[in-house]
Amino acid sequence: MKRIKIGINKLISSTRKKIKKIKKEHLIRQFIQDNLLLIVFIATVVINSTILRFFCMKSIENYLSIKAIMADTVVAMFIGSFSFLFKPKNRFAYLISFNIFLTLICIINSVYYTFYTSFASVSMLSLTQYVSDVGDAVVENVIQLKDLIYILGPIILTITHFKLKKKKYYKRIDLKSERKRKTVKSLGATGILLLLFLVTMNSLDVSRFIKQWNKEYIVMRFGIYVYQFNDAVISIKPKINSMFGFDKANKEFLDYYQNTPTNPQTNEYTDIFKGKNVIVIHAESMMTNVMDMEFNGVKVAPNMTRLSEEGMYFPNFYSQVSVGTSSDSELTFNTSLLPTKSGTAFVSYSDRTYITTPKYLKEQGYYTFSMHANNADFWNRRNMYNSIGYDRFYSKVDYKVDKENIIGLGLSDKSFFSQSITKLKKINEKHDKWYGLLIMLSNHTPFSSVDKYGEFPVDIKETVTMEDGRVEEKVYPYMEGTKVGNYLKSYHYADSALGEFMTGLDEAGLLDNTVVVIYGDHDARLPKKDYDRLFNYDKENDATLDEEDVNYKEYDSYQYELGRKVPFIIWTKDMKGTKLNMKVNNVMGMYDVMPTLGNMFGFYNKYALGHDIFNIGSNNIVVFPNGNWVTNKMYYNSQKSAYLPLTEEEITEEEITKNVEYTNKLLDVSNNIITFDLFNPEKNLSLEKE
Ligand code: GP9
Ligand code: MN
Repeated sequence: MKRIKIGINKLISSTRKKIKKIKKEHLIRQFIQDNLLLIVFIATVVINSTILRFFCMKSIENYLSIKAIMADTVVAMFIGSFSFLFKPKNRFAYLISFNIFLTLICIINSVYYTFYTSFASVSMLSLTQYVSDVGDAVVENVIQLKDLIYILGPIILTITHFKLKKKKYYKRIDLKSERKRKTVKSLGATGILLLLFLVTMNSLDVSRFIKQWNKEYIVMRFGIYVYQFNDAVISIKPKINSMFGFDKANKEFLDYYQNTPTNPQTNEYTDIFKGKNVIVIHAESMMTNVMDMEFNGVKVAPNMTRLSEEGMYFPNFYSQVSVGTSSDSELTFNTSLLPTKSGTAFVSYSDRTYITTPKYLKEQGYYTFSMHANNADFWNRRNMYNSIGYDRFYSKVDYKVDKENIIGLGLSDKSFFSQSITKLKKINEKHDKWYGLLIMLSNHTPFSSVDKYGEFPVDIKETVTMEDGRVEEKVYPYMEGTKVGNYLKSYHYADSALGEFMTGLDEAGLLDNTVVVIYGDHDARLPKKDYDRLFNYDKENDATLDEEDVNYKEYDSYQYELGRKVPFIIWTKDMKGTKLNMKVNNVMGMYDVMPTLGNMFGFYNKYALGHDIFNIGSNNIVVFPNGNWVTNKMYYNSQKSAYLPLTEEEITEEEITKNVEYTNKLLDVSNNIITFDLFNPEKNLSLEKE
């Protein structure tokens, strides 16, 4: 009897459990059915952000970062919660609008990342007019299928909507009070998740979130949406900041210069070029690592190589550009300041006071000018050049631009140079001493005017003697038909234009009393993987060597960063074979140019952030706008807080900390100088009079 009782009890309890389970399942199913649109909305928003991280940040802990997924979910739930305030039939319109908006954020960042290896900034909006000029270049070079995958999000949401419509989902009566209750409940759930997220944050997360300079880190920890929102706030802030934070910025500025030795130091190069004319060549997208590479016995850039061998050459030179690319190089070259943290100096801060090389030379009686056969408004040069102190800007309107003379963005370098010689002759006749910047243009991404670059095969041709004595020519395609291959052809063209220019200058007698300074303005901005084939070609299989192969030359993110070196050459006609004809191997940055040239031309800028390379020597450090830095000993990646040793020398924690602090200080001081106009004596009364 007892046994039967126990049996019945068991049966009852198991049936109860089953009913409970069914009820639970039913409730869950019911919940999903009731909120399907919102659930799909949240899922697509979170998945899109995860896909973006997957494409940009490769490592699993980055793209499957729990923190980022939580943050994305909080954003999606927060937005989604308010959908309950709408009548059911209007909810889709609300959700799809936000879904499309958030999808666009993903697409823009996906494209932008491929191009700049960084995430997009709202402060770039003021640059869109320039971007549209290079728009074709961007589209052709960068938009890939992977950038469009995000569209699946809104598509799935729309399909869900139509399915629900068919099931008469929207016909259900939904009382106002019920809608409010649902909104509050949903916001409550969002709040709990937000709280959980905040608990996981550490002090580094908070500090980086506030500063926003380490974009990769923020996207990894906070997801793309929070990043973009924070970026929007931070981009607007400078406008407001420059009205309010002056005292703090000025204090940091004064502290920095009080603790930094600012006395001119002489060395054996002091005044060596005083009074000589100067031609500065802004060599668009020329990189160091492929400059003397040979294809079928012909160098990529034979003229650049020759000039580097005849002059003073700095093979470990880096440009320090941010989103302002060409314009940032011009800024740093002429001011020894670094690019601004948001926006660009040329576009957002062209009305500030700058201490510049042209201004110093003007004090010595020089006539100063810039020549660039592009639209004068590009990078806002027309305005910014007044602040840099050029007497004259020879822009597109001063050149004859024919259809047949156009390559890529505008007038071909060959035509630009030959027309410039005529102008230089006139300038030379009229002025005693002059300083001119000539900005090249043809070697600009996307390097697609291949038919105009002239013959430069980037394949491998080999003659093979067969067993029967016949001689056969074998051709391996190597870089033909690749983006890097096209870049090399374009580089070769630009180099040959430069060669013709040098010959033309010499024939016109313009090299006799002139110092030629050449800098590459930034790297070619081609994706990392494209270089893999260049350095790891397996000709037998016409493929890229496997990473396991003994001959595989690692081209990881460090190699990529180090590979962004650009050539820097100081050359005069009579330098070859003298003691000035030398290679300076210490790392050097664009911000070291002004102090180095200043010493040679007889001026000194105590506010320069860089150093005379002949004084600082092997102790130099090159600071990059993203917080990375490089010394002779190591390359430091601030995003990853990791480094690559470049020598066998021991590296200490202290020196890393010291350099990280120095980098942050320099970026802050430079940014303060520009945003708060600290070089303007009318605004900054504490500025020491020279
Ligand atoms: C445009 C040229 C190129 O005038 O200087 O600018 P970039 O796209 O290299 O910044
Ligand atoms: Mn450029």
